[in-house]
Amino acid sequence: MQELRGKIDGTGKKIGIVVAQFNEIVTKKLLEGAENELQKYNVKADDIITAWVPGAVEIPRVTKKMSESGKVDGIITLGAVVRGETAHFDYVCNESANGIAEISLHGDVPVMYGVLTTNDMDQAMNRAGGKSGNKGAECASGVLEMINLEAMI
Ligand code: INI
Repeated sequence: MQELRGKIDGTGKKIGIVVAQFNEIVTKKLLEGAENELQKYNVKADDIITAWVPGAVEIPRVTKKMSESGKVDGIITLGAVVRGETAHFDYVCNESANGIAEISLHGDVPVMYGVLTTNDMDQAMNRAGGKSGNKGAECASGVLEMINLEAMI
């Protein structure tokens, strides 16, 4: 039997981050969490490329471009869609999630989904370094695990 599990080790890895400016008070904390975690696992600051996009809807297009660029080994997407703030909550969530999922499946490098979809700001802040952890940090260890796992297959 063979059991494969990717190491959480970023030595020599280049990571792309696509982050939404909308609800930046939340997304900058997700970004901070991701950057700190990547560096904790030996990714060099110079090897983290961050692209800011206007909102969650714009994440897939830039993620696709990054995925095809050959410049990164994996990508983290970060955003915050908050129900209280939009009548288009479902539209924004679906557009963003479906686009990211498509690139994750068909693109060249692993893509992590770090777009929070919450009912209110409190829930979003809780998941951006508050009492429910930091989704950005989770995505950071996850992308390293995926990169190293895929290298074994
Ligand atoms: N974008 C977000 O990232 N989060 C939101 O909560 C949000 N709301 O509330 O509407 C949001 N809308 C903007 C959207 O992502 C696009 O930037 C915009 O529609 C232009 O294409």
